[in-house]
Amino acid sequence: MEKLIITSAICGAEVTKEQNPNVPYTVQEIVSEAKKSYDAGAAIIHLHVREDDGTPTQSAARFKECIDGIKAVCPDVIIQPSTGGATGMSSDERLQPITLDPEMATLDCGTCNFGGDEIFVNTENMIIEFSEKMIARNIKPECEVFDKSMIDMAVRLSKKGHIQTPLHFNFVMGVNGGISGTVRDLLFLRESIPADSTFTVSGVGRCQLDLNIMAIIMGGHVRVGFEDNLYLSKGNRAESSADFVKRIVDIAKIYGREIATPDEARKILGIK
Ligand code: KMH
Ligand code: ZN
Repeated sequence: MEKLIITSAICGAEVTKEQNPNVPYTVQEIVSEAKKSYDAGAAIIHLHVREDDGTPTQSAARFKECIDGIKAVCPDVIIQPSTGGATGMSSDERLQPITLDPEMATLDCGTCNFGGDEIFVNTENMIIEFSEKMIARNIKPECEVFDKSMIDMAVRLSKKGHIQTPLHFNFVMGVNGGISGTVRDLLFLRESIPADSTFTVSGVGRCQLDLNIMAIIMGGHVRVGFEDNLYLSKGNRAESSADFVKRIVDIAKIYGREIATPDEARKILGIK
């Protein structure tokens, strides 16, 4: 099996310090969290940024500060800014970080409910616009799929040349409004992607660990971190996203999966 790529989603847009005081907001906190995850074995940092008070922002200037800070302490790590941002943001707002020419960025492949009254909007034309802008800048997209239909959308658009191939998917499972975080549904998603694709598995909340372990067994890759989960176990808040990374490194060892360095991850994902 290929080496295991671990992505650490250190911040997210929705989780707060009220839920876990270790969620990073400031540039310094974000840089420190990225470094801890990198030291623990993460090859990719999935990056959202915040104002100092925790408000999610897609400001290019704020992303630049964080990216420069992360690169100063872990120069080879792959930084994958979010183009999803937070629900309610406009396309132009969300697209700001790609102007910094990161190696990777997320490409959200469909609209879904996102809990309560929130709707995460990604129309077909938005997906095409986001993807074509990434192609123009040679940015490798990670296709975020919250449901099976979003795989079908990504495949259809890739056949029309709108999305770069081979496709790399992130199955984001267990969102309130997306596909459930069950092993049955993970198998369904895995069976639904083209044979030459790669995939990462993110489980939101309690389903995270089971799905991560399944991904390790199935030859997929793994995303962990505060964006998806604040607890290592019931009632036990993580001190850092790196805690989840460390746990995955230990589990991967048991299953004989070696951990990919950032450069090995670039090769696996076809990032030039
Ligand atoms: N915060 C969610 C609404 C992404 O990073 O591309 C969207 C999200 C997906 O987190
Ligand atoms: Zn995200």
